[in-house]
Amino acid sequence: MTTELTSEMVREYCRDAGADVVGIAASNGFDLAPEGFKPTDVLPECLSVVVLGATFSPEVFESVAEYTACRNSMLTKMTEMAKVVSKRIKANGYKVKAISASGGKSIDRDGNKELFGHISLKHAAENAGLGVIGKNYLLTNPRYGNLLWLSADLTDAELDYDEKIQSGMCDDCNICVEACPAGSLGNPAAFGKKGCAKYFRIEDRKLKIKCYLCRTICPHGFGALANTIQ
Ligand code: B12
Repeated sequence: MTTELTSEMVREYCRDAGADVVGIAASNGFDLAPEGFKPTDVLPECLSVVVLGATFSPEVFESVAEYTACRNSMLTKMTEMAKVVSKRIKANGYKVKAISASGGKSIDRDGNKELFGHISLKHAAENAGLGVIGKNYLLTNPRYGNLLWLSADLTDAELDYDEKIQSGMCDDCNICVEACPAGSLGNPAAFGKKGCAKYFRIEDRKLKIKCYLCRTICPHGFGALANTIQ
């Protein structure tokens, strides 16, 4: 049996699960996503994309070990949150699919296995009004800057959608583009994935994320985007 599910109920489920921010996007706003990465490719009946974000302390940027540990635990936490919310949506009689925070499918490209998410969580968050994607290719939220990790739930419930934020956040600023040691930024249509991935190293059998400059160098990185919203 299906009981009516409102956006407010879904937002409450997300907050109960631990989300600091919640946004809801319509599934039909993903035309520009490549084939295979649209919400309806993952859940054909999908009407709504519920995006969850949670923040962390910028103190972890002081050391590679702390940042990597934070990233690992936050990704696990975000995926768990999406699963908890999916159970509650399902209990109301709707179809739902939780989207993992850390990817999920690997695709063979030129003989190399590449990790992909089921959908782009940054684009989902942007569509859901949670912020804008800057030249650093990160979702930047008015309150938390780029200090958010993301996950999502896709559902066939029709909900009220949030408006996209319009912002001139980057304007002529190129600080991140110039600073990126991998030269991965600068072309929004082609993020330099390989160069960036070289900073994800396994040392002493442990993952170490050796660079997060795109997060720390952005003038809006830790918030204060609010005054650029048009
Ligand atoms: C694989 C992966 C990586 C890879 C490749 C990243 C990449 N940008 O391609 C590597 C290991 C290099 C990486 C690095 C980092 N990552 Co990463 N990564 C992912 C992961 C798991 C999957 C990305 C993916 O496959 N997306 C799907 C593909 C199709 O999307 P895409 O390539 O971005 O899309 C392009 C087109 O397909 C199109 N597109 C695709 N979908 C859509 C939809 C719409 C509506 C539109 C208009 C266009 C469009 O636009 C893009 C440009 O052409 C995501 C989690 C997720 N599911 O999103 C985290 C994620 C993107 N990473 C994240 C982070 C934080 C990082 C790092 C900062 C980590 C670090 N070093 O500290 C770096 C920096 C990356 C940067 N500046 O962009 C966060 C971003 C959070 C935020 N606030 O923005 C995410 C969302 C993880 C999370 N759960 O929070 N990452």
